[in-house]
Amino acid sequence: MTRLTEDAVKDIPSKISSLDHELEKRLGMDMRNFACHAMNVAAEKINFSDYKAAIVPVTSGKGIIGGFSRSVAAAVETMGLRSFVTEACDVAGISEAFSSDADIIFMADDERFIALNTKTRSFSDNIWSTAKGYVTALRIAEKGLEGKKVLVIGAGRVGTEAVKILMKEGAAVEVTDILPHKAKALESGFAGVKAIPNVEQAIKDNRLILNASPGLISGKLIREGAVISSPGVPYAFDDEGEKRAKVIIHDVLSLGVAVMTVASISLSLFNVPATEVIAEKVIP
Ligand code: PYL
Repeated sequence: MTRLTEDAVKDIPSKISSLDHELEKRLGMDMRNFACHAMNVAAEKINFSDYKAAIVPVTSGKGIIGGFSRSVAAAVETMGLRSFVTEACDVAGISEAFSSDADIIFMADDERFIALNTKTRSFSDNIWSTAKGYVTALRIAEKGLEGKKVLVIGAGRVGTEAVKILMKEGAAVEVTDILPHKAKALESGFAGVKAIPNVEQAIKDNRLILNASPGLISGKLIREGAVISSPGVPYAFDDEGEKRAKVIIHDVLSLGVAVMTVASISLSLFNVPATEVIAEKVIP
């Protein structure tokens, strides 16, 4: 997973409402309604302001990303929850969150980013939530994916979850990666998935694209009218690509956080190993 930079997140708090309007313009739903749609939960069934979210900065590994916690807090507030970034980091921050009676605790180290629901003891995971969010965005933009060919670029953790979710949506999934063996592994792991070794050819041959790779994509490869959903960080497309595509849905963090938020509110406990992703069954 590409590690975000301070530069990539620093403007999110000040831009969050325009990001929300941008999403509404492109997909006809604001972040809160989009996330509920993605999680198949009726938005009116959740009283978002009843929930208090704590975001705990975590210093492990490569350490804190300046602005990351504030950006998560801004996205969560846009969903209508109350939120605060704990003064303390790490374990002290978690205890501060608990003593402030937080309902949901967001915390991210270099490997995992989760939203832990302190009341239901369930948690949601950013990798799965990001994949779910961007597949949902592609489905809305394309008005349905059933039986349609979709190319996933990048066989990393988000791309792998996106392949699984797209299969469940009945799409005909192709996957490509600059490391062909990673795409091949998904082809052998999931019946019906097709690995395409030549990345450039794969992009040229596909109108529906979910880009979960950190690489830049030359606009010359993009088909006229392509519908692209792109969680990949950094942003992959040049002017030519933006001209040719019908729509490119991308944001750095908030769309995945929005889905995580609804998932952590609407999930009950699953006894799954931490490496599994959850949120296939939702409590109505
Ligand atoms: C969750 C993001 C989405 C893309 N890459 C993931 C990433 O950058 N993970 C690392 C997050 C580290 C946060 C740091 C802090 O500021 O608390 N531990």
